[in-house]
Formats: sequence, C-alpha cells, structure tokens
Amino acid sequence: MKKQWWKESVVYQIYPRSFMDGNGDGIGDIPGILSKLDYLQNLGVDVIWLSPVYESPNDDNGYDISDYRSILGEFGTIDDWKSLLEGLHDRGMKLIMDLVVNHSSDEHAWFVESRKSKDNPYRDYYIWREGKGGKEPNDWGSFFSGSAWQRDEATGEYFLHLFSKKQPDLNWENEALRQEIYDMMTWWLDLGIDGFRMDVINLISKVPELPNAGNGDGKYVFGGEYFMNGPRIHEYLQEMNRKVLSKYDIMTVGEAIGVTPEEASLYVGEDRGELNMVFHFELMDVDSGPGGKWDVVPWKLSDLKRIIGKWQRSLHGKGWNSLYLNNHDQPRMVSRFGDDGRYRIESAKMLATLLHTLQGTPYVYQGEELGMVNVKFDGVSEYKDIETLNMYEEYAAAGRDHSEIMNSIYVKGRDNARTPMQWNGSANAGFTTGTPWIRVNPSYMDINAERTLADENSVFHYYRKLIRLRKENEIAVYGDYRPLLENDNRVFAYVRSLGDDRLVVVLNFFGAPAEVVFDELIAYGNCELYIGNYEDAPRNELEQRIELRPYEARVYKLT
Ligand code: TEU
Ligand code: CA
Repeated sequence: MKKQWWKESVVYQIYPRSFMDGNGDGIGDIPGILSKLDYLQNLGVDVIWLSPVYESPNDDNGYDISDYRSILGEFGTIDDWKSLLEGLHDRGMKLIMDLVVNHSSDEHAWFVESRKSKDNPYRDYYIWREGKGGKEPNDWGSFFSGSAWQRDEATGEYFLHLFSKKQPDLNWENEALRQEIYDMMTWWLDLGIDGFRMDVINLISKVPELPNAGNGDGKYVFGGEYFMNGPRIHEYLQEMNRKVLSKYDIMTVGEAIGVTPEEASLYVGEDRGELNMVFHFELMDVDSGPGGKWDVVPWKLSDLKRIIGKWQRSLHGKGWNSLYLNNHDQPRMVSRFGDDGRYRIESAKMLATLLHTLQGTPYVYQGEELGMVNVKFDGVSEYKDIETLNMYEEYAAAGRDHSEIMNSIYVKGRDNARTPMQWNGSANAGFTTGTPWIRVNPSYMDINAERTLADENSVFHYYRKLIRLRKENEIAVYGDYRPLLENDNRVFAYVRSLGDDRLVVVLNFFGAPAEVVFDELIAYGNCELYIGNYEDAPRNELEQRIELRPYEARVYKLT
C-alpha cells in the first residue's frame, strides 16, 4: 500500500459562515478563522477543508458561485485568504478548497451571457432544451424540490438545475467550458493550495439524451440513473488529472452521491489517474425510508456494520476511504447515531473512536470535536437552508402534517450543522458580537470550546488523543480490517492488523451495558489500552468475555 501524506492526515471542515465572525456583522469570515488557527493546531488536525468563500449570492450558502476567482466580500478579501493559507502553512497545516463545478450561480457572467440568446457564444456552457408540450424537457426533480428545469423568458427554452433554480448545471460536454474550469483550478493551485474537495463531482456527466426517469404520471422523479457516474465521468476526471491535478503534490476528495464500492474503485484506484478519495452516502441513507431523506426511519447497527465492512474490504489495497459521519449537509452525529442527552460525551467519544480507527482519512466537521448536537428552532421561519425551506413549502402545499414536517427538519435538516460554532458561554456563544445570521443553538451554555478545553476528560481532548495516536501508530492508518462479533446488534468490533501488531476495537453503540464474548482468543503477548472513553477500563487485559458500559469504546493494542 503506497504511503501518502493525505492517507496519514486528519481533515477538519470549516463552514465559514458559521465558524467565527471577525467583524461583528453576524456572519463568519476569514479573519475570524485566522483568530482560531492556534485552536485548530491544538486539536492536531492536518488539513483544513474550507467550504466555499467565493463570490456568491448565497442562494445555497456559497455553493452557487458567481465568480470562481474572487472572495465574497462578507468573508473578507483575497489578502485575508492569503494570510489564512500562510497561517496554516506556517503551522504545518494544509488547505484544500471546495470545487463546485457541476453548476455555477445564475449570476455568474457565463450564465448572464448564456441566457441572452440561443446563439450566444456562452449558450453551450449550460444545458438548455426546448420544452415538450408546454412542459419541462423531462421529468427529473431537483434535489431541492420541484422540477430540475427552469423556463427562461428571454429564449423560451429551459435550463437544467439539479439543485436550486439559481444553480444552473454546467455543460461538461463543452470542451471550452472544461478548459475554463481547468484554468481556474490551476489558478488556485498556483496560489499554493493543497488540493480540492469536489462538490457532487460524479454528477457532471449526464446521459446526453436526458431521458425521462419516471412512468409518465406527471410527477417529478429522481433521475440519478441518468446523471450519477455518467457515461463520460471517468474521461473528464482523467482529463482533469492529466491537465491539472497530476502537476501538483495535492489531495483530492470527490463527493459522489450514489456511488458503490465497485464504482468508487474506478474513481480512487491508485492506477486510475483520477481522485484520491470519494465521499459515499451509504451511511447517510441508513435512516432514510422509501420517501427519501425526509422519510425518517430508525437506523440499524447491522446496516452500519455491513456498509462500513463492505467499504473497508472493497477499497483495501486498491483505493482509499474517506471516513465521516458529519458535515455541513448532515445532522450532528451525536444526535443521529449517539445520545445527545445523558450519554452525550460517552457517545461522542465512541463515534469518534470508530471514525479514527478505521482504514481511511477521517474528516472532522466543525463542532464535532465539542460534541455539538442538533437544534430545534421554534418555527420554520428560523431555518435558513434552501433545501429545508423548499421541502417545507412543497410538503405543506401537499397537505402533509405540520408536526411531521417539523420533525423531519429537526432530525435531518442541514441547519443542524450550520448553527454557529460554540466558542464560550457568552452572548451568541462568542461567535459574534453582532446578530448571528442564524440563531445559536441554546446548548452553547453547556457545550462550548472554552469549557471543553478546560476539562481534560472532554470530547475535545479525546479527539486530540485519538488524532495523536493515529500519528504515532501506523497500524491505525495502514492496518488491515477484519470484523469481529459480526452478528452482534449492539456492539461494533473489529481488528486492524499490520505485521504482528493488532488493534482490537470494541464499541458499544447503545445506552445499555453489553456483554460480549469473542469467538476467538485474540489477546496475546503484550496488551495495552490504546484508548477508551471510560477512565477505569482495564488497561492491560482483554478477556475473551467483557462487559461494556453504555456507549463504551475500548481499543487495545496487542503486540
Ligand atoms: O451536496 C450534495 C447533496 O446531495 C446534498 O444536497 C445532500 O445530499 C443533501 O443535502 C443531504 O441532505 C453538495 C453540497 O455539499 C451541498 O451543501 C450543496 O447544497 C449541493 O452539493 C449543491 O452544491
Ligand atoms: Ca463577519
């Protein structure tokens, strides 16, 4: 297995709007991030993934870019950004930027031109089609409710937008457009960045005929079979790698909705010349019912174990995993997979242990290291996310039960991850001296960085220890994965092995004690507790039968 710096790194994602406000306007910004570099260095993370800070009308909080080479005024200036890059590099940390090139903003100069006329030189930078029988060109639905098509007055044609109406899809069939993207990427790489996180990158190749996906009943349907992992996706990524990525010592991670392990090895295979890693969504769908993400169903540990085991095995020796349970699109993992009540701290540490003892690169989302939890705003008017607001409108118009809609938002809404970072117990959690763009989670009095830094048993210090242990133990990065207790529905256990060394990981996923008996004698030679979330766990013995406390995590190193 080839050693790489990005395999040995831990990545920390910053959602700039909610991280730290440096000028009191209630919006997080780059000077705010600059004021927290020592905090990040103290945590021990190696790479910062910065969600978009480019010029944008903020229809989708920056994932709708109107100028790829300029910094949005609210976030600061290009000089602030250069200070951030320098500040990170001075501390031995790296910076990867968010590359959003499946679509641009409708306020981008390319789209302003493209929509002017059918023969405009930029027309073909986007995906335009005539309507059919006075309706949209096909029956695809948008990820953000409604049709994936918008009729444009100027020419009477429709443009494709898989996301919001203000996020027209770019036409990657157009070689000139592709070259514009590669030139922009090169511009950022020549400024010294260390790579890219690529937004919905596996959607950029569509089946050219853009065929209907439904049965003609007039409903908008998910057309993923015609735009996920499309016909030219690997041609495009290999061209991008050849023309840009291969020229730099960087890391790339592609967000790949609907990718399977087999398909993933085509994206991240070390011999493929495409990407280093992908984010898959299989773990993010374990609590989604047939109606999609808002159709909340209980998750099952057996699904988590099956999915994780499958990805660990299928990429082993071929590619590399990304490891995450949190990001700016997902609810807080403690609330979703742990316990945000009595066992908040234990379960936050247990989930962190899972993410940092598997094979792959762990991604820590801002606030995860504090054990931040979901939020429940009083009414939908306090929510800001376009995905949530569009769903609310659609479901309310369809007469869905209001309390059911609100419960879906509480459990799965993206704003759960976007409430301001909780720095201390002062007004607005120390995030801003002004009025925050979104309300602070009332939990900030109890859950905040100042308190957690002062408590050596806090989630933060546990993350520090986990991250440091990964650095000191190659087995945690490069060790093989083998499941244990596969049929146990309360405990997730596995062995990592490298040479004669073993890490034995045992995680109680629930709030009740769990007794487990290993069906093989695994403790031999020297046994020491690598890490655990209960202070009094046995340090030098791993019996064949052990009793785990609620959400207890134990990792033993056997040498
Ligand atoms: O997300 C892609 C995506 O599918 C998300 O919309 C996610 O599946 C869904 O929100 C789950 O709740 C990327 C960005 O991460 C997201 O923030 C953007 O809204 C989206 O692409 C469009 O750029
Ligand atoms: Ca600000």
